[in-house]
Amino acid sequence: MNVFKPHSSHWGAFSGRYENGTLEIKPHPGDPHPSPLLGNIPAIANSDARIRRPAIRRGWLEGAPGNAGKRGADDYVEVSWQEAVDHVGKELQRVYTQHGPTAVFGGSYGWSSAGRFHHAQSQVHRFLNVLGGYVRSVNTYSSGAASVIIPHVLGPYDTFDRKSVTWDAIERSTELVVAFGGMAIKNADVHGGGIGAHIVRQKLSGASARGARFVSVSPLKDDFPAEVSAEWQPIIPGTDVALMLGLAHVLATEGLHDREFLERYTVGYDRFEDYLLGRSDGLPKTAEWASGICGIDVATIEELARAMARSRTLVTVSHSLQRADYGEQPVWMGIVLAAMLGQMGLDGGGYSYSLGALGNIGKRQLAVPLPTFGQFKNPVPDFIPVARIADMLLNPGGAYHYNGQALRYPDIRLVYWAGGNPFHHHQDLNRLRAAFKRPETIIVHETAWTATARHADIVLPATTTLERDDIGAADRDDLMVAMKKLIEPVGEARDDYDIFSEIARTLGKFDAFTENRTSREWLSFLFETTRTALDAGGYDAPDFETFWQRGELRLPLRSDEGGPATAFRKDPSASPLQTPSGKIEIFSQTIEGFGYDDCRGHPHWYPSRSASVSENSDYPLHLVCNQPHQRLHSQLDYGDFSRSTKIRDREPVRINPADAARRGIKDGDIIRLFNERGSCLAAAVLSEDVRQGVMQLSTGAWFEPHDRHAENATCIHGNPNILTRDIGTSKLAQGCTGQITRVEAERFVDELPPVRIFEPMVFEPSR
Ligand SMILES: Nc1nc2c(c(=O)[nH]1)N[C@H]1C(S)=C(S)[C@@H](COP(=O)(O)OP(=O)(O)OC[C@H]3O[C@@H](n4cnc5c(=O)[nH]c(N)nc54)[C@H](O)[C@@H]3O)O[C@H]1N2
Ligand SMILES: Nc1nc2c(c(=O)[nH]1)N[C@H]1C(S)=C(S)[C@@H](COP(=O)(O)OP(=O)(O)OC[C@H]3O[C@@H](n4cnc5c(=O)[nH]c(N)nc54)[C@H](O)[C@@H]3O)O[C@H]1N2
Ligand SMILES: [Mo]
Repeated sequence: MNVFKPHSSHWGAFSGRYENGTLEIKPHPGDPHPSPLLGNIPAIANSDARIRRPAIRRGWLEGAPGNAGKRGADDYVEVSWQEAVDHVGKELQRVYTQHGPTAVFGGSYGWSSAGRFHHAQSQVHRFLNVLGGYVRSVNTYSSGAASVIIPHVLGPYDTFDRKSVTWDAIERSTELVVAFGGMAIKNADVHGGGIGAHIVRQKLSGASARGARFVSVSPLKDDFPAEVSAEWQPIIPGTDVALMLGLAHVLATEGLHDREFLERYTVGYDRFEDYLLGRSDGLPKTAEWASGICGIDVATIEELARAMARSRTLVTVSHSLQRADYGEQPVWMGIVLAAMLGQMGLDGGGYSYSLGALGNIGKRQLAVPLPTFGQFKNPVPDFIPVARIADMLLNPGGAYHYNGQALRYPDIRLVYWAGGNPFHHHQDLNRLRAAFKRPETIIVHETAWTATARHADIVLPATTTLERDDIGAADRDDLMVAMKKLIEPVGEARDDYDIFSEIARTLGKFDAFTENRTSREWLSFLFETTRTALDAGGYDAPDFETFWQRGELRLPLRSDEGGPATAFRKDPSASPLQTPSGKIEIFSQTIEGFGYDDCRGHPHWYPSRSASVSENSDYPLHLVCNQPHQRLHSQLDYGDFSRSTKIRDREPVRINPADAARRGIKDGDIIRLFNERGSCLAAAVLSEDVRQGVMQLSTGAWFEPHDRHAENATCIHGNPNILTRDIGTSKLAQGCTGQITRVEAERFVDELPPVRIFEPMVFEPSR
């Protein structure tokens, strides 16, 4: 009988056993709240959605290079690995020789899978660097705006903003948490690289039992876990900055702001106050003013502001708020609000960006470095902000602004993707389809026939983590897992590392790419980084073979005292922030100097561009396109747990009963959501947990066009990115704005087209 072997995923450690064609999964015994996403894993072993052999788009084979017009609507021919590797090698050679590395886009954004070595993004970047470099992407879809604004006003991203407040401190000391964007517990199921223990529920319950008060500001009631009785403030999407200004106005006019803190630790409060009180623009940002915009009543705003001033208060701002028009503003304004309360650096008080959005944020930090696969240096200076991919492909040479720089888009001939799904993560998929017709060649490594694979020219089948050995470990989590291979590769799938090694061989770069190490040799080589540090710190430091035998290793954590905010509070001149002033920048001369109209020297309220009445009167409903509770992004949408949540094979969309009644929509009806960009089908779920005027359709249903030849395709499965707008947050960060869009909805009365996206791919007979 097979034994259960240790393994890991972005949503938790587990062990697995494969027997008689079935994969059995058990959560790690040390995990108090294992994620239901584990239920998606067994399908990996035999799903029809897996890619089993290399395949090439017929039009590309017949007309290479170019012949891009049919991308997304063409058939595929299965080929041997030999043939596929030859094609990829020759095409890379051609493009690098004729156009150089600035014609290759290896942005390759995406989460891929847990595992420190077989990390697809690191693999593809290293491979392209060995060939001479590539145009890269910067920042993330997660925090595109925050990661640019925070360094200007608070210092390096993921330092002060996320390492100053721990769950332990919240459990110990916090009296009031005001969570803008809530703290949806589903999101804490996940952390990039893995989670040894899901602790967020426990920590929130612990604080709640001690008497802490939670206020969840969100259009959805269930953005806070039910076991913690949070007060729900159902805000109109996209209006948090107005609410924050209203709160700040109460603080300032009632003298509840901490003037000493503002004086000692911040710059520019006066300039901001002129705006807040209306001295600079004639418009005081009173509670009444805020209430008229955000839909939360005046008395609530006033009471909340006073409570914030009198309690040990933590202000949190979710990622979702900044994945929207002018997304820089709520992040910055949240910092200003917390600065006015003067509690940054006090135990459990102050500001925490995106606490709860990932399972390990708020845990203590590791005391040792993790194994990391080197990517070499990329000599190409060209880059794009990650969410500008369609702009880049559609406008080679086009000018744009980013963080104080005037830039131009490169002319991309070849796109190489491994470990991400742009047809999941990008906005306005009809526009992305048009953009994907531009390059001469698109190469994708995928585990499954996602829409991205179906828009590629050369599709190479990659293994999943289950099919290979790796080391599982993540930021701020003490469990390191010996991820052992559980099943044989599905079909002819190969590890990304082996695929790149073989292509590198045809280009004479095998030694450079592999450094002559096998995968197993890499694992023990990479482990050595952590082992050396463990040894130096006097911790348990087994050699690789012993670790592998044991199956896991507990890593030491740092204490939670003395985070960056504590040190800064203690002595701002000895521990200044890494901002131009060394202080919190309520006014930023740098940003003001960029001269942008959509992100100025201090936080401003800007009404969302998609909310302007003239443009959108036909689309009265806000659509919240948030993260799915039943999977990670698009990953394993074919898994049992994800599929169990579909209704008549469609993604569920939640709608308030009053909005549904007005449209004659009943629970379980298939409805069509549409706006000026596109449309999709989804299954209506009537729910009072959704604010009136708001619908919620999570991301991640695999895009399936009704007619793959149509320019303006309808997604019959329920992917919200067919509806979202592809426009940057502002000239500062150019982040993704996919979280919220505007739509109308109606019952779908035509014959329902079947969802076929998980069925076996049908191939052209091979030549
Ligand atoms: N409208 C809207 N859009 C959004 C968001 C939103 O809130 N609203 N959120 C955004 C956010 S925050 C994010 S992070 C992005 C996520 O976007 P992505 O990270 O691109 O989404 P995933 O579905 O995780 O894509 C990972 C892909 O890698 C593949 N993969 C897994 N393991 C391997 C491997 O070992 N090798 C290879 N070659 N492939 C592998 C999987 O099959 C999957 O297709 O989406 C963004 N898009
Ligand atoms: N289960 C699961 N967990 C995940 C992921 C996943 O795919 N599945 N993805 C992970 C990733 S990559 C990331 S980046 C994080 C994302 O973390 P977040 O961006 O915080 O997560 P979302 O679920 O997109 O949004 C959280 C909530 O914000 C609310 N919201 C939306 N717009 C507004 C607004 O204008 N104002 C207010 N106040 N609230 C608003 C929505 O109701 C939504 O449910 O989640 C991570 N966790
Ligand atoms: Mo993300």
